Amino acid sequence: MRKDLKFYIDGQWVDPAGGRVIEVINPATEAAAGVVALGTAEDADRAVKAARQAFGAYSRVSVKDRLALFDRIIDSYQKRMPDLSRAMTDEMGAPVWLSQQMQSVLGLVAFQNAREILARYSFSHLQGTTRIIKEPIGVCALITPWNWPVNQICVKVAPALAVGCTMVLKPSEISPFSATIFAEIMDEAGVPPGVFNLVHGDGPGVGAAMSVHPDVDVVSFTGSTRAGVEIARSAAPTVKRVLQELGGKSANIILPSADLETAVSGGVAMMMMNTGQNCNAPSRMLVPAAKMDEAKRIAKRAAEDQVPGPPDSNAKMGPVVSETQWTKIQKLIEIGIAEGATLVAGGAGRPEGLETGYYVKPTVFADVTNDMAIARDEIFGPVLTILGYDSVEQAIEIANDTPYGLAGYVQGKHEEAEAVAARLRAGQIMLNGADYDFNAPFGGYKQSGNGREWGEYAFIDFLEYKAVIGAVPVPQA
Ligand code: TXE
Repeated sequence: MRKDLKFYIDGQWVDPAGGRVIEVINPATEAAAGVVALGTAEDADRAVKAARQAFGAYSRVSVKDRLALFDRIIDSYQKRMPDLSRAMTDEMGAPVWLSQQMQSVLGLVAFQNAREILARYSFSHLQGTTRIIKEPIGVCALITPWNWPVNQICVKVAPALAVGCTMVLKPSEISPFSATIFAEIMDEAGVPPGVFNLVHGDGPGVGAAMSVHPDVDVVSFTGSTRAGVEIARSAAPTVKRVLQELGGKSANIILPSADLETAVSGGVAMMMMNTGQNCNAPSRMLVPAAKMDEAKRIAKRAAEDQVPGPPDSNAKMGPVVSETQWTKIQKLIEIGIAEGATLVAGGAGRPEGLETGYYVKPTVFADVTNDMAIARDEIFGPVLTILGYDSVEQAIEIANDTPYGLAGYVQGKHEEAEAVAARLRAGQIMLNGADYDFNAPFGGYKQSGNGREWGEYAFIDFLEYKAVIGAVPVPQA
């Protein structure tokens, strides 16, 4: 049993101010994987003070020295990848293959990309006689969720650290172990004391205290829309910047010109990846109404291919993260049935032979209309909805008819797909199963949030712009 009872503040492993602890549940066994200490506003304040204290000196560290620091972080990160993967499998149920090949790798990619960008980044330029300087914003509060635990930490820490900010991380209380290992990596790499701090805790205890703190300059948050709104509200009186990466209900438009077999089966597999716990999941598949029956047949087969099983097996899918999430998903599946959608695969209840663990049957609903709850709410589990459309114009309308705007997917002849992409109100559109581009901006339109992660776009959110007018004297005539 792991016991993560210390916080990392000012370069030291310290005891929390209070004595609250909670169990971390392994979702595959429903047994405790360990315990974690829950911090308080006092711990948050101590960490923010350390970050503030460290900011002046760290913001002036040369790019050359910051690059050397990144090299050391990348080095110790690589050494600890097996530990990070194991921790993520135990705390959030990711299959071992997924935690090894993706969950831990993406964090490394975030640091490697940030290093490359930093090496060529320009922090100042002239515009006529005005010098425009990009300066680190200051102390960052980073609040992260449990679905891609280390990746979500790294996509915030790497750009913040690259531009010269200091920070306090509050990871999800559901997946804290990988975050502790990440703090050990930062310590081993020799990140100067106070530059990176870790306080474990829950939203009301630590997250809220960081959001209201007058000495925090920016809150970067990934999680639910509910928490995002609360954070923005808490941050408003001190006018701090709030970056939000929230939920999604992304459309996957399959155009008449697409190869239906490839598009539908690919869409199902993508939906089920990480047990459907992805903010950019292609959860609304739009197919030409005339092809609905064929799409159902393909989707049923593809869903049945996604057999869930214990994370240490070769199963494609593990359990969902918690009993709370399991119950939420079950309720939505039952609502879908009651709303009159056609259940094509899966359904409520645990899959056969998996009575222990928060396993969900890979589920597909067809004949869904966009006003149904299963088409509107983010289910955040392995549940796909298929909707029919009569014209491409209507497909675009349905795709955009959602309060969310994080991602979109289009399958079909290239020129047609790109024309449709131009009409979608979402931050990232993937055409024809293209590979991820980790230098492309990632973030939401509408209620999916604001700000962008990944690539040089992530730097912008952690910078202030200063204009020094008259920096170059106007030449005398
Ligand atoms: O998220 P929470 P939950 C969505 C998904 C999921 C739902 C609920 O739909 O079903 O959210 O998940 C911290 N002030 N996503 O309840 O509560 C919390 O401690 C400050 C989408 O687990 O938002 C944790 O660190 N912080 C998403 C983080 O917020 C607060 C990923 C996320 O937890 C807080 C996860 C508060 N008032 C869930 N309340 C994505 N965009 O990828 C909570 N937290």
